[in-house]
Amino acid sequence: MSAPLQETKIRSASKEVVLGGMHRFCIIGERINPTGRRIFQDQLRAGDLSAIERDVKAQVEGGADVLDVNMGVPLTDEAELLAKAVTMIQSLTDLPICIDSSVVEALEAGLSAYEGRALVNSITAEDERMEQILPLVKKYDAAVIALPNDVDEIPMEPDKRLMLVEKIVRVATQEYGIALEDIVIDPLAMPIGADTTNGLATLETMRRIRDTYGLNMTCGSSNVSFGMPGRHTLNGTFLSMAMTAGLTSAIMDARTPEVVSTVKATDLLLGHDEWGSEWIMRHRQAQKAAQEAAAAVT
Ligand code: THG
Repeated sequence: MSAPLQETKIRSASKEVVLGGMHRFCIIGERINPTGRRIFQDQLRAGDLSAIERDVKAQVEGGADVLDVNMGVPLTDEAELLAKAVTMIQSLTDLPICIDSSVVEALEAGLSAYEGRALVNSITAEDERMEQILPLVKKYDAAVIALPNDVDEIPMEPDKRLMLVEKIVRVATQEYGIALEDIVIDPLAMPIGADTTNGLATLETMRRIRDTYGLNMTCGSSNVSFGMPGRHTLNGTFLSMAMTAGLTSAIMDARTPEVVSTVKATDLLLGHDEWGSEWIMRHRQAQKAAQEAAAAVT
């Protein structure tokens, strides 16, 4: 017998998104993040948040259901910046936010500025991280992404990852009173270019997490194709396979239509898109955009 599938509910002030069960796959738009983007970092450091507006618009138009927001800029007050960004983004869109930081104070500032029920990104199985962050998750009635890695290693073996998931679930539910449905596991998709057995190990880990706990899962899907050519094809194919193994959301770039279409096709084929309404709506939107583009040239 497999465990019942959990449903994770997150909200903005006016919109609810449900992960898991028979719901559509949740696309968490990843670009509101200055990591590796020098110009964006300089702007944020100077207090100029205008580039965020463009990234939000692009992710929303591409089909994001939730926005991941990370304001990790070296030599800034990340807490203040993240709180400002959260408030600003909530004035631009009604999509719920996934608050992404490795700094505990920044997570707290983001949570206190947020209106709704946030997704916190992330904790690990390390005692210290759990002690620092789980009380905030409880206090602000949020859901949380948890990574099955320890102080000393990111284990690749599914058995070891399952043991860390077991620890996270036990501590979060029993010591902090967090509901099972509010724990979202990131099983850590590793680059296929580093080791071509990584894909299989990740898929097995996902299947076992779903069957044992019914937990929702997410992952940074572009990690899989790191260092390889043809990244979009790899990312889309990985997501489609992972969805059959229990992945219910991904932190990904919603600006990539071929990957978004593959996710939507997989939703339809898995019975997660009732009447095919999402699939048909996207098809009509694309047709309309093509007609408008053709009319503009003639
Ligand atoms: N799991 C969880 N959270 C995560 C990740 C994960 N948060 C951060 C990250 N991984 C996902 N977010 C991003 C955000 C931006 C970019 C990539 C992932 C990005 N990449 C540039 C690109 O692809 O062109 C390159 C930037 C660079 O490295 O130079 O902008 O896995 N829970």
